[in-house]
Amino acid sequence: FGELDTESLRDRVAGQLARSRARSTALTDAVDENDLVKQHSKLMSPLVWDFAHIGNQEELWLVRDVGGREPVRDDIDNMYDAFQHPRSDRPALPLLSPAETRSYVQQVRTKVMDVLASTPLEGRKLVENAFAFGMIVQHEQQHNETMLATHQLRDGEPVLHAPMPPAPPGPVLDKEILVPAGPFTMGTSVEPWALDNERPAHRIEVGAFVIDKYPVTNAGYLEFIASGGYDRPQWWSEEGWAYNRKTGLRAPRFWVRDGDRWLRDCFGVVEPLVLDEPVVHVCFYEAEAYAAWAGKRLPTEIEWEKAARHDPATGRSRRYPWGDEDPGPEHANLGQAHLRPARIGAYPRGESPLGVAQLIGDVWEWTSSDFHAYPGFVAFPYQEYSEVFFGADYKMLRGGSFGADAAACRGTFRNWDYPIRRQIFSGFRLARDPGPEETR
Ligand code: AVJ
Ligand code: FE
Repeated sequence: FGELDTESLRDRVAGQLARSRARSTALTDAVDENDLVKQHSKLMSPLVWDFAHIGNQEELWLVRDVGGREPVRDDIDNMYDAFQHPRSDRPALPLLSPAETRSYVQQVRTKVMDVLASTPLEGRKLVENAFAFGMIVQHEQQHNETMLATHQLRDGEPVLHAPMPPAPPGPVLDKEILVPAGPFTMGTSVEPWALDNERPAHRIEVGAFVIDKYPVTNAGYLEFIASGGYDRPQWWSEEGWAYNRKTGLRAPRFWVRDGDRWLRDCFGVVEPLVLDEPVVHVCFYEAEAYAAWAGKRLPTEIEWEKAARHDPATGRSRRYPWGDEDPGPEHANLGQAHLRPARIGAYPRGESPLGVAQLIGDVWEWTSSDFHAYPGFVAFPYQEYSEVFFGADYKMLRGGSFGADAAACRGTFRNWDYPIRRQIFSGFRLARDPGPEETR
């Protein structure tokens, strides 16, 4: 928090808490009672579960832990503990009603504002206490993105509205970019709100690689489909092919066949594909198959972060591709400002030093990496945040989507999900090994 004095830090935290709550409120006020309590997909919780879970985590960490206050309600902890109840079972729980949920989260928030006003945010306690608030802001924003994905799964008239993302300001040249071999600093030890899995900063030697300037677009993806990509086992991994056959994959999730063309359901509006928009709602296996068809591969998580953060002029890693400034609307499509990824070329001011574009925002990008701890990892504040997920079950996604908020998205931020998941706002970009003549 370096240069911030205690009062500006408090104001900043208060502002972030208010912003995340405004988003939770908008996402839950947009629909009727029935839509709040029903399960729109087995993959998701009822919206009212997410909202009460947001309040319950806030109560556990800020009211009880940081504040040392009496519980608002200690009879509902188990019901809103994600590890006690898988998503598919949550509708059967005796959940708080929408009205009870709204009143509960508000009671918690009132106490939290009191805790914020009286908690030491200086000296020895600063990092610990400020982090707890930051963690809770990020937690609410992460669930808001999940709730946005629930909205995408909901049937019925559209209820969410947002302006179109900016159009590319000039001609767009889709190309590949060579990232020369050399060390870079991955992860962070100084970013105040970084979660345990982003820590600590460590130097890594990375071989030369080539990465696409932009994510794969709907136009590219249509070519893969037209070439029979979904019917050719040669492009698919063994598990990917098995999943493809079992579920009859034909196209990204939410694409709708209309005669001989594909349309896309975007939050209830069925519309023609925007060809130069990054493809969204594909699973890891589809990304992997597309890459094989294109004669390339997915980047590793290390390559992705080097492309996003490494500054060859100084040898240091930036907080974001464009520099150390927090994201603004000129840099990236974040925070549900728009309900879709932006066309490629829309954010020239968000490019990395080597010219890689739209790494932050638009779509989460699948990488080829499993979820592993960085050397020196220490679980914080609890093992259930990251550590219990380490292993080969999950694939890493990087960069955030149009539905990820800037408070929960950084150059170092790591997301993970099962390789079959496609209801998330996931796309991908391609990489490859350079030929000998390219690195000479
Ligand atoms: C980091 C997005 C995988 O949603 O499961 C929310 C974030 N952790 N509550 C998830 C999270 C606890 C997490 N992801
Ligand atoms: Fe959670």
